[in-house]
Amino acid sequence: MNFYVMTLFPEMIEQGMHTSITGRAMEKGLLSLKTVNIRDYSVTGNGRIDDYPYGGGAGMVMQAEPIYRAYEDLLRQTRAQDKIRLVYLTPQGRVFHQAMAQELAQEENLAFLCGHYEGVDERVLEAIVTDYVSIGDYVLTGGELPAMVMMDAISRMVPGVLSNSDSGVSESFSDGLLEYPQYSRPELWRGCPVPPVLLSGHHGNVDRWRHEQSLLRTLRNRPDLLKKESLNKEDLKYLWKLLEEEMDNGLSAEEISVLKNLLGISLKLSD
Ligand code: 6GU
Repeated sequence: MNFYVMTLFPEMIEQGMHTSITGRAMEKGLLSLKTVNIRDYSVTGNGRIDDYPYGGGAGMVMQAEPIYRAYEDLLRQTRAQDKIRLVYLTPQGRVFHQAMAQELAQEENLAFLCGHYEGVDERVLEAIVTDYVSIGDYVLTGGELPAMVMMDAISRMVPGVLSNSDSGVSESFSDGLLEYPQYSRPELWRGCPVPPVLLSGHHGNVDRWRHEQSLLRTLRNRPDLLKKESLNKEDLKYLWKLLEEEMDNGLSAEEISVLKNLLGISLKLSD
């Protein structure tokens, strides 16, 4: 996978990507990264790449021409002479998620455009951008962190980037549930013991306990991820038990309502 990033802060991208797992993957030749400094393509000669917005209003707008020239230069370096997939990072885009990471990981080349200021001249976006992506419902100062978030998530989907022992973990989100809690030595830490089932050596019980913890966590933190269709009989039995012991479990009204919905219990008291 070859990443290309157009940005005003190439050193930020380089630093981030040359760290940890993505850094190792680049050394191994599984990933490559080329950053392009948009400022190098200023058309005014003084390094300026922004100007006032037509129609007035606060802030500055990144001009079309420097970005277009940066893009042309970038294309020349890809050997894919034609258009390549180009992601523009913007809070107005579609929200990034795991399936999108999986899909983008199939590309040979993937480029990112990081905006700043109040935005980018719409005309250059229409000319070169193929995908508009946001990383969530909050506003950041620029597209660099979102680009790094995306490249990180995409990289770990590229074969060989994760070691074999890591790759199991990568499946955890794709089964639609949150990861179960993990424990390591010592058995007793500051008075807190490891859950006994994990020391039992009974793999069946360990697997079932972990799966139930995943269900509980998903209910607690991301009830929107729990789908009727993906629950089996065992799961439903566990959720029934949770509901029956609702007092002990300290379930919130919302959690109880999600459970009842999943279990097909009418929410109306009058019924
Ligand atoms: Cl992609 N860009 C900016 N500036 N803010 C964001 C974002 C992107 N995604 C969420 N917030």
